[in-house]
Amino acid sequence: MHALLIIDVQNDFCPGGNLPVSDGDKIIPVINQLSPFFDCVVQTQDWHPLNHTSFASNHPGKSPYDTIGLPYGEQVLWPNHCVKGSRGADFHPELDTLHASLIIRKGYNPNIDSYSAFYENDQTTITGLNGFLKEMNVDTVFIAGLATDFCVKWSALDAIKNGYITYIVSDAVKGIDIDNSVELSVKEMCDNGVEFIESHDLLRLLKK
Ligand code: VGL
Ligand code: ZN
Repeated sequence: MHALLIIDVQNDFCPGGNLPVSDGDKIIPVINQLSPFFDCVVQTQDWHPLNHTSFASNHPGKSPYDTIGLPYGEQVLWPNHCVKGSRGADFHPELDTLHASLIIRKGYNPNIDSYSAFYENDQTTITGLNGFLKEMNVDTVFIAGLATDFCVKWSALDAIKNGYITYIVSDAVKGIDIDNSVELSVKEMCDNGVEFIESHDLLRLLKK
């Protein structure tokens, strides 16, 4: 069984949002073409309380994109984004959400950020996604969404750790790109066994 994981296609990560990925919305038509062909579609939703530790505004003297040390490791500080219940946290209105059977919210613990769809950034606290996919007999995951260098990358690396054949749909992801982080992330994913496929090749396979 194959699953499509749609990571964080939310207003705040699209142009006009609080942590916009440039051209973040351009991937939406690509994702919308793919999702009807999957029996298992999962969406994730970044979902932070206002006092979240990843927000620079909660660390006096710090600015967005500074880094700090937290008990679980280094943390990039972000502008306030995806505050739970806010319009910025909503899925982008153009995203077709009809086919999703599960929506995983992540990042709601004020003290831990959560990039990956599988584990919070302490690499220990689970979201429940692995259990769901295993029970659904999913062996292969295709990942789309935002952002290539953060939530997409962490999700892909954890998918590999959990034993899934893992593909990134290369024209269905976009990155934030801090200090060449997109290129470095692509390399790190390749080095760890993540495969890349273009949506038109994937569609051809799915339509067979
Ligand atoms: C993300 C930074 C902070 C992402 C989420 O979805 O990639 N990036 N929170
Ligand atoms: Zn976040």
